[in-house]
Amino acid sequence: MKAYRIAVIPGDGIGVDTIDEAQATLDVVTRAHGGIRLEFDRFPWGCTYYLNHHEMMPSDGLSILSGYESILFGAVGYPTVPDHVSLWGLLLPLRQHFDQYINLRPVKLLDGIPGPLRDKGPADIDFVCIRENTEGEYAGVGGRAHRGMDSEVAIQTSVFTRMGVERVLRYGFELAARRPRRELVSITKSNALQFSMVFWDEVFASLQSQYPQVSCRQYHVDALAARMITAPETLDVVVGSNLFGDILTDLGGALQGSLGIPPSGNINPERKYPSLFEPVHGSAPDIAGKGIANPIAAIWAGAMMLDHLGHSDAADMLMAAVNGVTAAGSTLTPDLGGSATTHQVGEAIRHQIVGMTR
Ligand code: GGG
Repeated sequence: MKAYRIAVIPGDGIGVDTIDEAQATLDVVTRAHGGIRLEFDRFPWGCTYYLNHHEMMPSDGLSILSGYESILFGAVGYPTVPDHVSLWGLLLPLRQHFDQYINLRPVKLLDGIPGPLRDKGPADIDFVCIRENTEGEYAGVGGRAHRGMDSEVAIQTSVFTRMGVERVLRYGFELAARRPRRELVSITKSNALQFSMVFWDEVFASLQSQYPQVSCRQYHVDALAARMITAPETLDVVVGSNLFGDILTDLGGALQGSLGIPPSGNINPERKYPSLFEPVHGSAPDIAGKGIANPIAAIWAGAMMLDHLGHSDAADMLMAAVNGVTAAGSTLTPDLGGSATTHQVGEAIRHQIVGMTR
């Protein structure tokens, strides 16, 4: 029996509703598997915590989390706290401090979900996006001066280091090399961004000779956004900067039928630090606490965590259960046209898992 300590940060809004279902489902799948024990500790950090403590997490929060194997995260942001304060008070410091430089986001249409594209089904929408996760446009470098004056200035600087660009692109090559199609697309915008993205393209070109088995293409981010709609079946592994990856994976969520479906893994590949698994979606304050948020993204994030911990068999069992529920189509939340609650979808997935072990 392998035991892991998992830190759970439900965070804000529907993060709380959906992480409860993810945790309950992980309990059931690990019991069914028989060889894994997850020990969860919950941390009530986020915007409510901020209102009482004037910080999103305690000052020793990072050192507390460093003792855990992985982090299961819900969502961050609520109208009571400015969005840049909440994001920079919790999620972005975790990604940077724990050097989670890979943000892995599968874009896959699940069985039975009617995607928004005419004539495109699960066989056409099945690729992985790798988003650089510690620098680029979200490096947090910049400043404001002359506040309130006509001369006021705001500067937000993108930071692209050779180490940062090379390691995320290399991860893309390695992942593409392990997949049957062995195709890698790099997202650029080097016609307009003549410093950062020309550098990105140069590093991409410099790595290609080391991976002759991987076929490479690059697209400007605007062209790739269009291609995701017109020809998603031509995409296998896609790698891009922090901002490009953030934007395109929301589009990816739409391709999957709902932003309530895609998960993401914020990964430190060297395993020097804990990795963090979360739904791509945010806190959705408009539906928070109503019990109707789709729990699939959070549950899928749990499957990514099991995979990262080395238990792909348990992750596969969990995803087979999710696919079983979406294929049946009778227990879906309102974002997918159903009328089931968050808890009912979680229960249906857990029921599938139990059914597999009978
Ligand atoms: N569960 C993801 C979440 O809370 N997202 C809020 C958000 O705005 N994230 C920005 C980002 O992923 O960089």
